[in-house]
Amino acid sequence: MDAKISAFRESFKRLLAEVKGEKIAVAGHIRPDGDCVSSQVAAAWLFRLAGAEKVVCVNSHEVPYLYRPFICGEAFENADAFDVSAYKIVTVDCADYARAGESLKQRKPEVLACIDHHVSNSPYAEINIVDPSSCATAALLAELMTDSGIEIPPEIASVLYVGEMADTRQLTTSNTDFRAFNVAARLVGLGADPAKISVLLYQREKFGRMKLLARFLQSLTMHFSGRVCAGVLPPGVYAATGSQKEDADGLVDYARNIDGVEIALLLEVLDDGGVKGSLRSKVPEMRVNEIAKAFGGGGHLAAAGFSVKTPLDEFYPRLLDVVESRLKAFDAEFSK
Ligand SMILES: [Mn+2]
Repeated sequence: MDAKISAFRESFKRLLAEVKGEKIAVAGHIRPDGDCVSSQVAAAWLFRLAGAEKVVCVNSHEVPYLYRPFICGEAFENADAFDVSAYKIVTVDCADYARAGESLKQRKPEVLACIDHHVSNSPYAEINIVDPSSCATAALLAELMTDSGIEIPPEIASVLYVGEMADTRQLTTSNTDFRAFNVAARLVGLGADPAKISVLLYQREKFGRMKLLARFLQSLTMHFSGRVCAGVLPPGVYAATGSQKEDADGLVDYARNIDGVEIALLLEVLDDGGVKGSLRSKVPEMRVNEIAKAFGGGGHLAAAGFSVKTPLDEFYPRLLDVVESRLKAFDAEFSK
């Protein structure tokens, strides 16, 4: 067991004691991804096991199509509409509480616990179980449960495995280490079926998403001698391609996968004229989270995001300036 996990043992024990007899809302982040949904489902199961009176999962956006086979019958409520007044909040995979939704934060400012692995997390809950060295919140949850001697049934082991696979792109991201493989192996030992899960996750592409991908690829532009590749999703692109917002997840990877590209950008022009940006790099040393930070965003070293209200044509040159200084800083630090 990782030494880090034993450091959380007391907090985890306290959390399980605190949920007993309570109504708990497990909140995930906006535009939930696989790690978020899986962590919510597993945490809901765990809190019920620990004696919570009632548990619901709340999100500002719907569970993506890909992850619906893994929700184990959990009811996911809309975080902006659900009456949380009688509930205590536990967030999972949320670097800050606002990520769970502004309206939830306003209506219920107190957070009982936060379980997360984002490097940008600054503690905002009563009980903070935050481990940036963990590859996924789902992996962290799996370790916490195992460390406490909780028996994870095959259904929940599969859910946790899905979360870990989603966040590590099938155990290939820069934060995939021995510990990550160890957790995955244990989850397989507990009944997660890699082949079956892989078909459900990676062989169910929707036609609309493929059309959206085609549009994104068509828009790709190279900058800084091919070191940076950026693509744009214009307003109305989802309707035009028969896709949905959630289908944009992962598109930026195609830009990053190009030979020679060190930083990839997906810029989505929102209906209100603002821009939502996703950043990826091949190596964590590129620290794209610093680019995101310059625009009020954040995230991981090799995967980050931001949102700005500025129109794209006005924003684009400023973005390229920041990207260029990051490239220069990277070159200075690692002089090629
Ligand atoms: Mn995550």
